Amino acid sequence: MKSDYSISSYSIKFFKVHGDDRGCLTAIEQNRDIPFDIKRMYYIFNTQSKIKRGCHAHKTLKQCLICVSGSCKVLVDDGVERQTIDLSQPNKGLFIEGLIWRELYDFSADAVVIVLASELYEDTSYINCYDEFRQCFKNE
Ligand code: T46
Repeated sequence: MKSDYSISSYSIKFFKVHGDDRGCLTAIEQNRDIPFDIKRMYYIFNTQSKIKRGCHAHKTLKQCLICVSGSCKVLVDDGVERQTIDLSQPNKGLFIEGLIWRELYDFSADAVVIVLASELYEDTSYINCYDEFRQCFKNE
């Protein structure tokens, strides 16, 4: 299966935790811990447990999702397979690059998800329709 768009992939990375008797600290640096320039950061919080967020794909955007408090689940779909990723550790990053459908759900009441993104916000970068997402893989 080939796509018109960039390589689609997702992966997990655990960031280093500096812990001592005061608590813990994790540092994240662009082009060291994150393989892209970070142009944008946003965070998701106060999401009800029954709510789904995301439910779209991007053509070329690179993102890293970190649930720094609480927990949530992320369904990732690369057009071939679907996988569910649990985010519940503040040093666990889910990298999503290219044409990946994603859905965030099962948020705990205290969930805070920080997202580091390679591009500024652009609403035209969104594919909001699952059928349109699937169509992107039809052109070989
Ligand atoms: C993604 C998942 C994980 C902005 O003004 N700037 C921004 O950078 C973003 C991300 C959103 N917005 C506005 C647009 C909407 O009016 O915030 C509102 C909610 O955004 P959205 O419905 O896109 O939020 P989610 O949680 O469904 O999706 C977001 C990201 O948009 C998306 O790229 O991968 O989080």
